[in-house]
Amino acid sequence: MQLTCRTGVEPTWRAADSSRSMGTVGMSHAFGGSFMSNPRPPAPGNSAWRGALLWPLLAALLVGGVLVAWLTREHGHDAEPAVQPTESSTSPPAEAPPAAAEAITNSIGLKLVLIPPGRFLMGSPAAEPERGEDELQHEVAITRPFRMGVYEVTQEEYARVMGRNPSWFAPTGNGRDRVEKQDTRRFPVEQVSWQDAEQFCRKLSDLEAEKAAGRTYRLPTEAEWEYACRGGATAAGPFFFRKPSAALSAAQANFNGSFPYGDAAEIAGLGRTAAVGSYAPNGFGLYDLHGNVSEWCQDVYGKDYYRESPKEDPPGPKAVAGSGRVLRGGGWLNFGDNCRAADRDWLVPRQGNNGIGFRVVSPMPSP
Ligand SMILES: [Ca+2]
Ligand SMILES: [Ca+2]
Repeated sequence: MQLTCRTGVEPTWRAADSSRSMGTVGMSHAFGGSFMSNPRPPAPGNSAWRGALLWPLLAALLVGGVLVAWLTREHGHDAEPAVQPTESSTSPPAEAPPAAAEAITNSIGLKLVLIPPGRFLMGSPAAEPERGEDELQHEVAITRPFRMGVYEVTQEEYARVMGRNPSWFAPTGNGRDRVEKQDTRRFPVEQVSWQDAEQFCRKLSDLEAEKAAGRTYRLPTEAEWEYACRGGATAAGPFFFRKPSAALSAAQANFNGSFPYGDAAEIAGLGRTAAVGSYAPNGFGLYDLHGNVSEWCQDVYGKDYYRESPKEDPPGPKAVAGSGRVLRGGGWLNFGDNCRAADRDWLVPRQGNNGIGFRVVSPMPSP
């Protein structure tokens, strides 16, 4: 079912961002800085009496005052939070990504970060629990830098480009009860088919402001997605935040936390999508790779593709009638094992559901 309501919302990025940082999820990553006031030392009292005996006392008071000022200042420094917000109060500073300086915001307010070229091990090692047969581990090189959406495409961004918001978890969607009193503009768009996602990329590329900036958009290849998901980590592993993780609980990502991965604690999930960026980012500064919504990739799905794929920039198999398209990363309804970096899933390109969204990439122009 496709709803065709415009959201008709004005851009209020900052307001939406600050509400995000105050969200009920990911609070363990939230910035918990406290502010100490720096009390000034009391000013020495005035006196008209000029008795010579008072001068040493006044001098002592002055020295004491300076000493108190110095001590309280030092104390104040000690009490300052160890980590300062680097960019804005919206990003969890403890997880400040190294690539933050390379981020840009495009004409619809969509933020992208530069992903450098590199090599990585795509797929999973044979010993990784719950792995699929289609995850044969092999080395892949991404030879060109590209920009990638820091977040999944949001409802607001989607509506701005497409003129409608098909999302289930929206005031106009069937899941409105589950997001009552929530501002869903920064929630990921869902109920989008692969065809919808492709059309979004085309329409975004056709915007005058984007053309003027020389930017085009497309879905990531499956290899680009997994490379980006691993956040520059060279070691294999199922999950990647600032550091690799062998386990996943609902404190780390938005998924069905009743079925965590590894030795992680069982924590109930939200049972819905959440504002993008509510959980910790990975080493490239990307958010929600392991949850929230599964993400469409450009590629046709090929179960045995890894056996024959080129080592450099694999584009995916050729499409034939009935080909599925690749989905990556788990969503709010998935179990932990479906959220692994190497996990692969697919769906026919004309279908979508309320657990499926996407993020975009923008190739860097050739030098
Ligand atoms: Ca996701
Ligand atoms: Ca799978």
